[in-house]
Order: sequence, then structure tokens, then C-alpha cells
Amino acid sequence: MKPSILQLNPILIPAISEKLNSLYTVHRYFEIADKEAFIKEYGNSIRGVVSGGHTGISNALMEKLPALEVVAINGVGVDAVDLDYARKRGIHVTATLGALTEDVADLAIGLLIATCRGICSGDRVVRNGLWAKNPHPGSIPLSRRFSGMRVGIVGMGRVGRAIAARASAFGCPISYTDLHAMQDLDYPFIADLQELARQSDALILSASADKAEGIINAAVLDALGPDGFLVNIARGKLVNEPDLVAALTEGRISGAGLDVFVDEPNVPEVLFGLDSVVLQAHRASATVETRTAMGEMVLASLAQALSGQRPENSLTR
Ligand code: 8YV
Repeated sequence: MKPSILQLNPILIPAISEKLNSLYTVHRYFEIADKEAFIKEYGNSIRGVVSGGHTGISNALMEKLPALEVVAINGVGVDAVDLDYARKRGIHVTATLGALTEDVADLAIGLLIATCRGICSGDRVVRNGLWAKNPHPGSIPLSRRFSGMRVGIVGMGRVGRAIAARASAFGCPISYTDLHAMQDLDYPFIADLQELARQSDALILSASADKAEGIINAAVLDALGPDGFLVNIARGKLVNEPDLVAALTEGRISGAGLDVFVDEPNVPEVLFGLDSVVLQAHRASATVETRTAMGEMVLASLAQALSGQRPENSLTR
């Protein structure tokens, strides 16, 4: 008999879904209307869960799955899973470590360039026929140069390092903060986040959100200042969102490129009217190449855990 898997979000690569369905009895939880009845009937049989990084799984749901052996996260951030609880239960929690680094770093740089160079607002000017109506160059505001910008990176893990490598190639001096300085890196480490913001033209957030909720607050944004830009490709909850919205609407920072938000898919509507902001729908890892690689890692983690081996990317056991 095939092991039963609970799938909490859609998987966008058909080949991965097909493999999953061929190896397991897959219950697509997000399509089940009466979840309580489903759990009553099938809860005891579920041995594996597949979920996204920002969706994770609640303890309440894990409690209803007594046979659970593995939670395979199709993502790198595991802040939405209680690892201590999983550890106590002996459940493997796996992540797709390393699979999405390049794409997430690409989008971070893309968002920063799009924001400081006004690429999206410029596109709207052309698309809405405003350029043709007013062809004088002065009708479109000047933007800001990316090359050479002082970039401050918050969180120097795999993704932070990949962002640093890309920004360095644009001649950007890099500095960073993290829980501690990294011995193998020559970039200046600045322990204090406000000080990092003060010394940066752009802050890029690539930190894990564990125990770091709301670290980007009004004080940090004011230290970044009216010429500064913020990019977030990590987790919305790293930012105090009302503070960010206020800083943007009041022009206390210059702009923001945001892929993630506190309450996805809900984005503060006031941002929709701001040309200084570039918005994405949590898509930094959403390429065919990366989602295929992530899917393969999820399949490998399930196979290893459900055949009694320790999955390579287990974070709990
Ligand atoms: C994904 C993510 O959007 O890796 C993460 O932690 O949040 C993203 O890559 C998500 O996990 C998709 O399943």
C-alpha cells in the first residue's frame, strides 16, 4: 500500500505532482472543504506532509496526525513550523536548502534595480500613453543609480552571500549584519541594525524570521533615511509593516521592493498607489528551474524519511 501524504499547497510543476501521485496516496488538503471530517477519516493514516516555507504547518494540525514521520517543506524558511515540537515527536522537518539561492538573490537585485531606477513606474508611463502626451524628458522623474550603492545585507546565509556577490559585481560596497560576524567573509560586519541602515543606501533583508519579528521598525527606516531603499525577499514579518507604510507614504525612505508581506496575500492597499514601491507576489523562488529542483528535493526527503532513513536535509533529527 502506498504511504499517505497530506499536501497543504499546490505544486506548480506537473512532473513533480505526477511523481508524488505515483508514489503516494496524496490528499490535497487545500481542496478539501470539510477538513474536520477528512481528519477524522484519514488523520491516522497520514505519514508525510508537504507544505510551503511561509505556510508551514501548525502544531494543531500535527497533533491530529499521530502517524506523522516527515514534514517536507518546499522552501528554505522553516519559521512556520515549530521545530521543537516536531523534534519531541520525532518528526523530520526538511527544507530545500540550497535549491533556491540563485533565484532569490536574482530577484533581490532585480527588485532593487526596478525600485531605484523606477522601471515599473516608467513602464506605466509608457503603457498609459503619458510619454507620448508629454514627450519632454523632464516629465518623467529622474531615478537613482544602483551601481556603487552602499548595500547593507541583513542575514548573511546562503541567499545573503549570493546577493552580496551580485551587488559586488555592480561595484557596490557591502556590509552586513547577522547574529555574529562570519569568519570567512571580508565584508564589514555591523552588529547594530540601525548603524547598518545609517551606513547603507539600500538594505536587503535575507534573514530567517525566527525570533526576528519586526526588527525593521521606524528607527531603522529613519536611519536608512529619505534617500534609502529597502528590499525584502525573506519574510514579511521581519518588518513592522505599519512603520514601513508610514515611512513610504511620508517619504522618510526613498522606496521599497517587496516580495513578501506580513499577511499574504493581503498587501496594505495604500502601497498600490505609490510609484516608489515595486510589489511581487512572493515569487522569488518561482522559476521552473528552481521549483523543479525544490520538488525533487521534497520527493527525496519523503522517500528517505518514509523508508526509515534520515533525510539529508532534516533539520530536526
Ligand atoms: C516559497 C519560501 O515561496 O523558501 C521559502 O521559504 O517562502 C519560498 O521559496 C514557498 O515556500 C513555496 O512553496
